[in-house]
Amino acid sequence: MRTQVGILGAGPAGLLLSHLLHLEGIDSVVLESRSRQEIEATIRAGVLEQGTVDLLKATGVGERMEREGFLHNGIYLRFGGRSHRIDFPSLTGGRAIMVYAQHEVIKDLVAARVAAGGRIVFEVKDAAVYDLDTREPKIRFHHDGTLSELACDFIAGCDGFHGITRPSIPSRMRSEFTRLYPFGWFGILVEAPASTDELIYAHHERGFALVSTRSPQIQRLYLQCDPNDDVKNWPDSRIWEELHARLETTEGWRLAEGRIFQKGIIAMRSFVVEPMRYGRLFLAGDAAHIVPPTGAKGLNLAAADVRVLSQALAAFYARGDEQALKDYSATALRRVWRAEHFSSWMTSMLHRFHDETTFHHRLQLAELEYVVTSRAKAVTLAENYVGLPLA
Ligand code: RFL
Ligand code: PHB
Repeated sequence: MRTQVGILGAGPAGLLLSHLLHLEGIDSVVLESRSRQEIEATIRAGVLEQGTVDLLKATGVGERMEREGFLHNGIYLRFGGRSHRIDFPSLTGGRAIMVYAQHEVIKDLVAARVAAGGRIVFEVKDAAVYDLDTREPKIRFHHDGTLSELACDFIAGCDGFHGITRPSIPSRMRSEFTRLYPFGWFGILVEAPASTDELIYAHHERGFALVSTRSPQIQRLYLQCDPNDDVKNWPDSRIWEELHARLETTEGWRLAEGRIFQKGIIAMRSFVVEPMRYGRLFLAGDAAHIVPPTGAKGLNLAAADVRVLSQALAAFYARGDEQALKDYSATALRRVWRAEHFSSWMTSMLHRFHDETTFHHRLQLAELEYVVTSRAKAVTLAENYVGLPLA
């Protein structure tokens, strides 16, 4: 097999890259280790930045999102038993976010690729990349019991944090920056009516909690927990008790309970690899960087990476111009580090750290108070949350 761009991973990064390249007349093949059913059912992100929404719309894959997604013009920060609204449009010159689940974006992108005759190979095994520092990099993999080779001009490593492309870069050619947080998120999906019109980020002595949504009938909630805890230790009654305690207000707000049909624990880390390129291998999305989910940035960074990469590849194929490919890593990393800072800031401000002193706790409250009373600080939160304009 031969293609112009071999893409490893059919997450948001890989699928969107394949779609954007197709619009530029560039051929690609996507290799994915899981099945189509699996990738279309994995529950992950929910918040799309304005720039991601605009990109999906402009490239013809935003139709269902516009119909079924929920436009949110703000979020609530809740602390000290009170809610404070951050209004996005008035703080950012009219920008907002869309709540639309990541697996719905995946479904839309797979459908668009399939309709356009795009090649996606699901359930590949033992994928490995070769000859990265030559002009003919290759991917070898097993599929249906046979070993295949995909010869490419370029390889895009879109295989997520646990993929094989990043470790294929010789270790002396990359620097990695990591922070692990001493807590995780316990996430649930609930069949219940919405308790709020916009997301609630709650700071509480017992730990952080987040109220998000998927539809008027399905709600998505998270609570800070021990990252090594076991879902088995959390019967429904304990989850509700904790959520009620952390989300309680003095304003009579009520959290609607319902049937919990999905539970999971997520670790929290910040991670960046530099550079995001080695020879003809380009990394994009979680393969190159991870943010804690408090800033809702992961999927959006993946989309921003592949937008820059697709344009750089388009310049190469149209004019033989390699400059944008040379600049890819530095261009992408500017946005990545901004999002790393924002995500780390939101995480530090809103979570309980087990080694924190009461002094530290008071500083968190002072900062939250400042965010909800100072326009400058509110703009800082809002413009990062809705996403800074794409480079
Ligand atoms: P993905 O989605 O992990 O996709 C990588 C794909 O590569 C495949 N793969 C391989 N394929 C072939 N061979 C191999 N050796 C392979 N190894 C891996 C995998 O099967 C997979 O299909 O990476 P990508 O495309 O970079 O996308 C990144 C996003 O998925 C991620 O950043 C977000 O989900 C993060 N995130 C959020 N981001 C947001 O922008 N807004 C949010 O509200 C938000 N909330 C979240 C989140 C992540 C969460 N979890 C579970 C970590 C909430 C949660 C709970
Ligand atoms: C979600 O709806 O899954 C979600 C929303 C906001 C976040 C993280 C996750 O910050």
